[in-house]
Parts: sequence; structure tokens; C-alpha cells
Amino acid sequence: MRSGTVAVIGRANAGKSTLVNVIVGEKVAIVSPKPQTTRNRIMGVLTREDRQIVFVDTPGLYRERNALTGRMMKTTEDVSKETDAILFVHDGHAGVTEEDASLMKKYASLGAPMLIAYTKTDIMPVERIPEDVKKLNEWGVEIDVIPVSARKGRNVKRLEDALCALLPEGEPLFSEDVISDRSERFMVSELMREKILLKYDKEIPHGVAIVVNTFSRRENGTYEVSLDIVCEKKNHKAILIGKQGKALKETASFARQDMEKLLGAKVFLTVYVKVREDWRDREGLLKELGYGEEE
Ligand SMILES: Nc1nc2c(ncn2[C@@H]2O[C@H](COP(=O)(O)OP(=O)(O)OP(=O)(O)O)[C@@H](O)[C@H]2O)c(=O)[nH]1
Ligand SMILES: [Mg+2]
Repeated sequence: MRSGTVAVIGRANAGKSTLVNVIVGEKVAIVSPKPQTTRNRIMGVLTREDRQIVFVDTPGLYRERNALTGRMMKTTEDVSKETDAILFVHDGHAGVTEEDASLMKKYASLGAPMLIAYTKTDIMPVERIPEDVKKLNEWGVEIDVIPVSARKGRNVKRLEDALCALLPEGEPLFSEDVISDRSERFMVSELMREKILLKYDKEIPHGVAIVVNTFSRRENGTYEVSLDIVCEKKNHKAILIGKQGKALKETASFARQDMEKLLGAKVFLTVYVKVREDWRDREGLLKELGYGEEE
């Protein structure tokens, strides 16, 4: 059997988490149209009779602006250095630039075998694909490019097989029922963050962290979840809550529905909004808010 880790790397918003979810067949990572959705490394495990592929989703490559983005970029760099293979995800619909080619070459030079997934082909003219691949070749990229659409599931199996072929022969790293290394408690906080990313604009969702204070299963099988939405400015708090609490109520209700799907049970959700002034710039607060140094 082939078994190993695949680091999933690429620019922010390229479609990494969507692709991992589709290949693994479960929602292991949240997705949104805003860059910098993923903040931690998240494993998604695919086990079949002849293979176990451990995908390690990472924060997308993006300019560093504060302590949080600095930590995120470090996470991605660390993951890319300790892996059996790299899947570089590129947003094909955005076109290709020489800078993209440089990034691809940088990761290919780390030593692990690499493949490029050229994704979002469902929203672009297919004639452009060979033209873009040719450009990448001219800029010195000598790595296989596999066009896919995560949204339509197009060519995804081919990508999976090609990745599998890069992995060493060996025993599986996880038992076959494991899908992610992340707890339900973590996923619940991420689902809350996902709904905030979808509902609010500009800096607000980027300045939000979620702290889960209570996550417990009652005897009757229902869950009690209580969490803080931590934002970085007083005026952000007012916007998050909205007039008479309407905005927050709607956002929490969306999140609760997804939590119920995840846990397969009714969820009683309580949400508070708190302010920790400019927390993203405060190294000391990152760990407390879930963004400490990762193993
Ligand atoms: N049309 C189309 N949209 C896609 C596809 N894959 C991802 N998207 C969209 O692209 C956006 C970004 O997707 P993500 O999976 O969150 O991207 P990411 O690379 O994980 O982003 P970060 O975590 O911010 O680095 C979302 O709006 C997705 O719905 C695809 O194959 N086709
Ligand atoms: Mg992501």
C-alpha cells in the first residue's frame, strides 16, 4: 500500500481547502471567497484499500501584515519542509504570472516530489489551459500540471491517482476511520468563523478569533456550545452584533445548522462578542486565541 503526507500549498484563495474536502469526501476545512480563510494546518485523511493519503491543508501564501499572518506563513513553510509530496494548488481562472512560476519553482526545489493542480477550470475558457501551461514551461516550470475543478469534481480522481503514485510504499499512518486530526470542538469554532467570513466584509472577519468555552454533550444526546467571538475593535463589535442583535442572530443560526450537521444532533449555541484590542498584532495573545506554534 502507498501511504504518506501531501502538503497542500498555494496562494490564498486558490481553492486548496475546497480541493482537500472534495478528495477526502468530507468537510475537514472551512471555505470562503475571502483570502486567508485557513489559519492552521489541518489534516484530511483519505484511506482506500491500496492507499492512505494524508493531506495537510495550509494557510494560503499571502503578504505578512501582523503577528497572526506571520505565524500562518511559518506554519505553511514548516509543513512544506516535512512532507512526502507537495500539491501546489493554482487558481487557473486567475491566469498565470511569472511570479506564480517562481513560487512553484521555489516549492519544487524543497526536495519532495510535486504536482500542480490548476483548479477552477469550470469558470474559465478551456482553451486557456494549454496556453497557461506553455507559459509556465517557458518560465522554467518542469512540473506536471493537472487541470481540475473541485466544484464539479472534474479530473479529481486523476489528480488523486497521480499524487498516490508519488508516495512511498508503507503502512498507513492513521487507522481507517480517521478523517481529520482536528477535534469536533475545533471544527465547531471553524464553522462559526466560516459564517462570519461569509456574512461580514472588509477587515471584520479577518480580525475575528473564536474561543470555545463550553463544548459538552448532554445525556439526551444534544450538545451545549458556548463561544466567544473575539474581535479587535469596539466598532467591529457593534457591526458584528447589528441592530438589535439581528446580524449576530442570523450568523449564529447559520453556524448552528452546520454544527448540527457535523455532530448529528441538536445544538444549543450561545455566542458572546468580545473585544481584544488589536489582538492580531499581539504575539502573546495568539496562543490563547488558538494560533500558537504548531507541532
Ligand atoms: N468555480 C470554482 N470555485 C472554486 C473552486 N474551488 C474553490 N473555489 C472557490 O474559491 C474560493 C476559495 O476557496 P478555498 O478552498 O477557501 O481556498 P483556499 O486556497 O483554501 O484559501 P485560503 O484558505 O484563504 O488560503 C471559494 O469561494 C471557493 O468556493 C472550483 O473548482 N471552481
Ligand atoms: Mg483554505
